[in-house]
Amino acid sequence: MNRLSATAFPAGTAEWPRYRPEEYRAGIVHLGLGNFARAHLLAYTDEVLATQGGDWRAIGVSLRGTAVAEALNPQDGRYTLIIRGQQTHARVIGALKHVIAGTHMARCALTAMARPTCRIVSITVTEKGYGITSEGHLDRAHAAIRADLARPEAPTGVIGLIVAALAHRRAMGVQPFTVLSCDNLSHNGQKLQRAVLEFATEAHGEDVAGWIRQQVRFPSTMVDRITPASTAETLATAATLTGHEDLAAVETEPFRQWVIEDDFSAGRPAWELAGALFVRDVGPYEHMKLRMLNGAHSMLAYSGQLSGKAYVRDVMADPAHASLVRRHLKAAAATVRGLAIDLDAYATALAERFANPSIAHATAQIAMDGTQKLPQRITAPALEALEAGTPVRPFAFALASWAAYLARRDARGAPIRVDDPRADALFAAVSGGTDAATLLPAIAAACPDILPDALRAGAFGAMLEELLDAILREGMMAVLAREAALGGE
Ligand code: CS2
Repeated sequence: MNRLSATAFPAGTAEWPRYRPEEYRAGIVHLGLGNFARAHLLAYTDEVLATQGGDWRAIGVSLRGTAVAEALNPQDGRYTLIIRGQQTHARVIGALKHVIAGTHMARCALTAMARPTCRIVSITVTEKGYGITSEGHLDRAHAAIRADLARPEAPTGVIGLIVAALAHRRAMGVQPFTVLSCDNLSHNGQKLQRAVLEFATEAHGEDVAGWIRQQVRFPSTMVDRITPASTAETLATAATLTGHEDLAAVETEPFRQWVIEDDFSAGRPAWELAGALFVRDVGPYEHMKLRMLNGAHSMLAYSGQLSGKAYVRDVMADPAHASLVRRHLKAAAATVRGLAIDLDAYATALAERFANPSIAHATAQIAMDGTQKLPQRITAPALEALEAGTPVRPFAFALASWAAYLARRDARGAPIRVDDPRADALFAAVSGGTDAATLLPAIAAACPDILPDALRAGAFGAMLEELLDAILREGMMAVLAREAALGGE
């Protein structure tokens, strides 16, 4: 079977580009080319190019590793996007030009970002990729930030690259690009702007920082599309649907959403043609999505892992567990303000998306990097719900599930190291004991941004302790049944 490429002859039932991708130049440099960017930003961009063309193809940059570049470059950037709903269909995406990775990554990325034709630098590197604290400041303990502050002229991380490229453009008299964060952080644009300014001040001085403050736009975005990791089956399906071998295929759900602050300094693709929503303030949309979709996801990932459910759809197939998902969605919705959206209908749609039988979204994947996710997904709405007097038990249950997940033991009774940038601190925190009274203070000391004093005290603190002890002593299955019996969906 021939490999997918720009010259591959259209075959299979897949939809092939209805335009000639190679006629358009790149206007976007995208940092972090995981499955999500391929299922989201590049899919939107591909549709705009098919509708009206434009110099808006993307050059991808892999900050770590070369696997994605090795899969995509021999394919001229082409890949299959498999959309799994009631039916499965596929689309060959032409919006990606090529991928930069490997030894010369930084030099090549800076060259691409310095070109005047680059008008947007977009980013999907997950929460931990930036080097921003949960309060929205530069995280000097982050490995890439530390390295890049020491050698700002040879950056390796997101913020270092952006600042070096902007400083270069300023020196050359080239207008800046817009910086577009597309990760699940609240106020992602604003936080990135602040961290970039802190870095620029320290590494390049007030002149460069002042120019960035005045000239560079950092619109915030809310992004949404459930995109599991690709498997051998993904690649096999792509081969069937396109008639070509594709080592970079991605699968995703039919639903997608993108809400963007319309604040670009050097133009943008007409993403609204593909359904993106441009608004003045994305904050309420971010709250809705982070607290409802992602908050429920984190809760079901930890409680799912502890009750033997490998995939999100398995959680939804357990009536008790599914009712706790709906309970969580309701409590999270009560903390979302300022949107003329029917949140009950949004919650119902989320539960249906989670239940999609053709999407194998691993609870282990969502359980990763909890310290980076829980502050905006669980802690912030829990604090607001406490203040407002709306239901808080679902948040206590989510936090207790996370703590119990951290406290898992292997066959010899030793704690299991989790996949998280703060894994060492978490491992140390859960090593000292096996009951809530010992575990919670230790976890809170390691992660005060997840368990602040306000969630350790009073009725909430007591509920958290009671739930964690119950999970540890009786097991998650028993607690799921009891919690579900309380109602509250
Ligand atoms: C998930 C998200 O892995 C996770 O933490 O909650 O990746 C989620 O699938 C996306 O945000 C959906 O848009």
